[in-house]
Amino acid sequence: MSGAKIKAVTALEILDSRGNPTLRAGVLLEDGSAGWANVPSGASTGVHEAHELRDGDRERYGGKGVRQAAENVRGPLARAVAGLEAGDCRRVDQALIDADGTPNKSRLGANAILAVSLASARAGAASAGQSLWRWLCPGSKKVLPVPMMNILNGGAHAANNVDIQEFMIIPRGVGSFGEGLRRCAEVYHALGAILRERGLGSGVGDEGGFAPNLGSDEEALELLLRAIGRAGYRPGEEIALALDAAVSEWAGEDGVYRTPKGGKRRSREELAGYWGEIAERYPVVSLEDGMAEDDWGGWQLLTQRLGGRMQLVGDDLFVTNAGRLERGMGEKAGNAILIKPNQVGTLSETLAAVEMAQGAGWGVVMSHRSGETEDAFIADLAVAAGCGQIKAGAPCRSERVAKYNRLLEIEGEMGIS
Ligand code: 2PG
Ligand code: MG
Repeated sequence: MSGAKIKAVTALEILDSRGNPTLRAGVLLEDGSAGWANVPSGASTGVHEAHELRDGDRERYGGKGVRQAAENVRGPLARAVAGLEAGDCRRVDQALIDADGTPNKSRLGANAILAVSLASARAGAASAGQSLWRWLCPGSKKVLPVPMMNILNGGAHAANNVDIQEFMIIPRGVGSFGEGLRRCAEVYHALGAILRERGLGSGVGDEGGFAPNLGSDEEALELLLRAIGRAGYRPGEEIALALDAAVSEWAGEDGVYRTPKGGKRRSREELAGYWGEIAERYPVVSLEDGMAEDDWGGWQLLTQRLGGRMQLVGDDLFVTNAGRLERGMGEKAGNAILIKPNQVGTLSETLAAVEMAQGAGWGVVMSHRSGETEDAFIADLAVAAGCGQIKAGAPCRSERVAKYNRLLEIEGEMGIS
């Protein structure tokens, strides 16, 4: 490969959608091309995620500043990639990994490393004069993903009494991405109207979904079915449901789960039984983190019971890490992986997890974080890697809509290619 070399790397401490600091990196190439990237940040983070470096200085942003991470970009990381070809993502990423030298990127920060990794890829695409989605993953089949839209928020993403973190809708049998987006937006508005009519809160949570207080989590599912009907669609056939329970947040001692808000206690067997009941009663086709991140036995049980009839997505379980995914495949824990580049810290490692999942016929869902920015890199990446599914929140709030709007653009570009 011969391409333009990296000349300079910059960093900026910016804000994410929760008003917390995060990083932007810029990469300038010798041919004058440039790329930038912002990194997102989670709330329900898995313990096995790569390390997000924060300053811890209580005088600034309650300790959440990323000035040190920015310095790491400008210093050791910039030195590590100087003179490398931006188009050679693997080499760039390996140089970043080596410069850090720790297994979980705790020395220089996965946020610092990812910002440079993604910005460098963007610069490489710019230098090649190509759209990012077309340039990334050469040789792979480009596929527009089906959106999984989180239209009702609970758990760690909302200050309401709902335990399940994300209630999502999935358009089915649509002819285009734009058509699916329209359906989902219509259902979202129908849900808002129903909540207002019932005097329930129509304020939104971190990912733009409504965040009302409800009598139970099942009531949220009932509301979604109603909203789908109100928008003129058949639940299950035209719009299906998906959940992210984020159950790592429910894990207590001795394998007993306790819902964080409702305080319901369940053994892993009871929890598996509960998800079985939900799947019986509602058209839920995908369940993410139905067991906690280290409950491999619970995941196996869930997969034995429900793996044949629905997608079981590991988020905190796999943390976009090919090593953990390999273990999951060996132990038959789950049948799909959530992909969040900042869980692992480089583009190349992200793609390694995607490729491993695809090679085994597992489902792949590209994902945003609950703390996001206007950067829509994951939209391009989802298409480039042919993930097939994306979750990027509600069709509301610009940091969420940026991803969907980018996919509309890509759909347009595909039409004229
Ligand atoms: C999740 C994500 C994104 P967070 O659990 O899947 O929806 O949330 O970024 O808070 O980990
Ligand atoms: Mg999740």
